[in-house]
This record gives sequence, structure tokens and C-alpha cells, in this order.
Amino acid sequence: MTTHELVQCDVGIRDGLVAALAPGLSAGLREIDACGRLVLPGGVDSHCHVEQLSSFGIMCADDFYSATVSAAFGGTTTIIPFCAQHRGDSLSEVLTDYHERARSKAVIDYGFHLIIANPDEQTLAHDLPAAIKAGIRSFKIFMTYDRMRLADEQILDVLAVARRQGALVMVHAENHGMITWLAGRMIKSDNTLPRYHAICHTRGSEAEAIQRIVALAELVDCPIVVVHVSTIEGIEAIRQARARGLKVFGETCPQYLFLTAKDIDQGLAGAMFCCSPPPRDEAAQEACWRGLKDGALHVYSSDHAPYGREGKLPKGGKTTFKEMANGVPGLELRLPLLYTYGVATGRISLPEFVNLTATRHAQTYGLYPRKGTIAVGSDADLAIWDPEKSVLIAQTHDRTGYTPYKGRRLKGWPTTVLSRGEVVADAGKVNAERGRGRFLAREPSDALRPLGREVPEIAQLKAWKTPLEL
Ligand code: DUC
Ligand code: ZN
Ligand code: ZN
Repeated sequence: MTTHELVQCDVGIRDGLVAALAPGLSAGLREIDACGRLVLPGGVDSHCHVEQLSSFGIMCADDFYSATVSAAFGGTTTIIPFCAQHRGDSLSEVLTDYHERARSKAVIDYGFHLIIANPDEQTLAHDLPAAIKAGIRSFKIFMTYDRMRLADEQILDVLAVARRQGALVMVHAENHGMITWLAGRMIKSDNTLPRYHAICHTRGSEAEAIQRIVALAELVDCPIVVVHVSTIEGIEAIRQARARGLKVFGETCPQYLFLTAKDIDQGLAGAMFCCSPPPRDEAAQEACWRGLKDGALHVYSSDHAPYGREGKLPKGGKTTFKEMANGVPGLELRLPLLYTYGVATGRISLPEFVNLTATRHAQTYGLYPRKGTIAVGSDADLAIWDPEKSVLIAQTHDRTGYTPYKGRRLKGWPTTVLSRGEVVADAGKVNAERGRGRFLAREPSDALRPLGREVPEIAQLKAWKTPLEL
């Protein structure tokens, strides 16, 4: 399967790269018989959290070894997790730290995004431009969470740096005031179970924040990715922005296609299904599928945010929904879930599957054509799928100790996975040295190039010969 078409041919690999694509290639030193199977580009997961402190200061259950092993088992061969700056942190120290964590443990290749919580002068004028030059061409900002959120003025500062220096801004778009106000009421009236988390994160709070970030991004003419979009209203806001020609990209995740708020409504155990934004209802799931089909949603990522019981219920039975770590694991099952419910049911085509799980991630985040496709000269990152293999999900290889998709029977499975030509996972066994994964410095992509379109007020300033340097 190349990016556009299904072809029957041999894949020749030399020095970790795809060297030839043709039927009847002469014998190599090692051969893998993929007859009856599908050879797809390895997945690129552009949104996952690994060995990261959450906004609440809780450490992820996965380190770079367990996360990348889990990814490989699920057919993903590249990840782009976050280096998280918390308030008061120096960005350059944060970066050094994450490089150190990943270098000795990752078994597949990885890039980094930054999380910016402290956009002070040092960060904006020095550390961000330096990080961008070093190939970290995207960063995430939050519109909610006491310890992470940026004010609109700070968001504009970050967008302006991204525009000038060539980076893409990912946005967690939820209205902080609406969530905090509702949560305060819930806690006061002793409604503290996980299910109230889904009540406080209303669909209106997602839609309002998306509309606001679109307006902010339009003011400075800066492309954005709205991550983990979960609602009909949020998707519609993105669709409208795109219809006006703006570069607004949407992302959704397995939890919004395959879970609902009912999963959270099961007493304390519901904590294991809590993420932000929360899963919604069947109508929202349908809207996510439609968004993936019509382009309002551009990529499908895991938002793997792995926490075990200690992270989810740090105070045991007394933990309120405001104290649980937010997030669900998904690195390993992201592709098999979409294959089962998307490709195997005929809901999406195989090229759409490859685009949503690999190609568009690589294109959007500056890794294409090295990653995300099978083409001569690309890294030989391949997932060989058995479309008939049926697997009853019990446990995955991450360190959370659970999966929200337990008990589902999935059809279609990546049985052999190669990273730069080396088999890293095969028939349920990992076969990769710790630290073999390489850091990927990313190039500027088309996605991050501004439109060159000014809002009328900025254009007016130019006409008056008092232009504003964005
Ligand atoms: N946002 C994420 O992207 N992941 C986990 C939690 C959150 O708020
Ligand atoms: Zn988020
Ligand atoms: Zn996330």
C-alpha cells in the first residue's frame, strides 16, 4: 500500500531505506513472506504523552521504552510526544531532560512537540526559536487548567513566534471559566464521582474555545491544529473556519470514536475512562467519523496519556474528579481499532486509513516523505497486517495495567513491524534494543506556512504606513 494505491509488489530494503518497489525483485539477505497480508506504512502518532508530568504534577505510567514497545506492537513506528514546560521551568532545560529520557530507551523513532506554559521573554525570544531551529517545529498550548492555561494575549505571543519562526501550534481548546464554574458547584454539592467530569466539560465549552482560538489565529495569520476534538459543535466550528479558507486542522482520537460518557458513569471505576475533553455520546461519535471523512478532522492520534490506578485515584475512594489524572492509554490499539471499525466495516477505505494514521501526520508535522509512506528513499518503517487475524483484547503492553477497550474483538492486526528495516515486533514478541530509536529533527511543512492573509484592521495599518510587524 503506497500513499494512494494498493499495489502487488516486493519491497526491497537496503540500509534501513526502501530501495525498490517492484514485482519479482531478486532474493535479498533476508526475506519476509507477506503473501496474503497488507504491507502498510508504519503508523505515525503525532499526539501522545510519554514519561511526562501532567498538569497536576502526576508522572505518566509509561517511559520511553514501554511506550515505544507498546506503539510498535500496534503497528506504529514513529511517535511525537511532548516535552512539557511547566510554570517556572526553563525550556532549554526541559528539552535537555526529555532528550536524555528518550535517547537511552526508545525503540522506534521519535520527534518532540513542546508544551508552553511559561511564555516569558526568555522562552519567546530565545528558547523557542532555538528549539524550532533544532527541529522541534510544533508546540501545544492550553486554554484550560490552572497550571497550564495561557491568557489570550499570551496565546497571541506564542502564535506570533510560531508564525515568524516556522512552527505549528496545537491547541487544547476548552473554556476554562465554564469548566471551573461548573466543577466548583459540583464539588460544593458533593458530586465528586468521575461522571461529573463529563458534566463539567460541556460541549459548549469546547465549541466556544475553538471559535476563540480560530479568531486569535486569524488575527496573526497563523495555522493551528485543534487537538482531541470531541463534539459536534467543535467539529462544526472547524468546518466553518476551513470553509473560510483558514488553515485550521482538526484532530480526533480513539476515545471519541469508540467510548462515550456512559463509560465514565460507573462509580469510581469510571476514572479509568476519564480524559479531557471527555468521550460524549453516539451522535458525537458519528460526527467524528463524518469529520474524518470530509476533512474537518485531519488526523487521528491516540492522545495516549497513560496513568495506572495510582494516577487515577491518588486518594483512593476519596479522590474527586478534579484530582484524577486525565487521559487514557491508546498508543497500541489506535490502528487496530480504526482498522476493525473503519476499514473492515467498509466505513473508510484503506488509503483513508493510511492517511489518517500515518501520511497526514508525517506531512503536517514535517516528517514526509521520510515517514508516513512507502516510497523509494523513505525509511523502511512498515507494518505487515493480517487482515483476517482476530484478537480478543485483554491487555496491552503499556504500563497502565488496563485498557479501556478490554473485551472487544478486533479484526485485522499488524503481525510484523519494521523500523528502518529492522523487525522490532513480530508474532507478539518485541525484538528491539533499547535506545535504537532516533530523534527526528523536523522540517517546516506546508501546514505551518501562513496564508499571507491579513484581517482588515491589520491591512488598514499597512495602508496608513504604520504596519504592525506580526
Ligand atoms: N490533554 C491532552 O492532550 N492529553 C491528556 C489530558 C489533556 O488535557
Ligand atoms: Zn489536551
Ligand atoms: Zn494529549
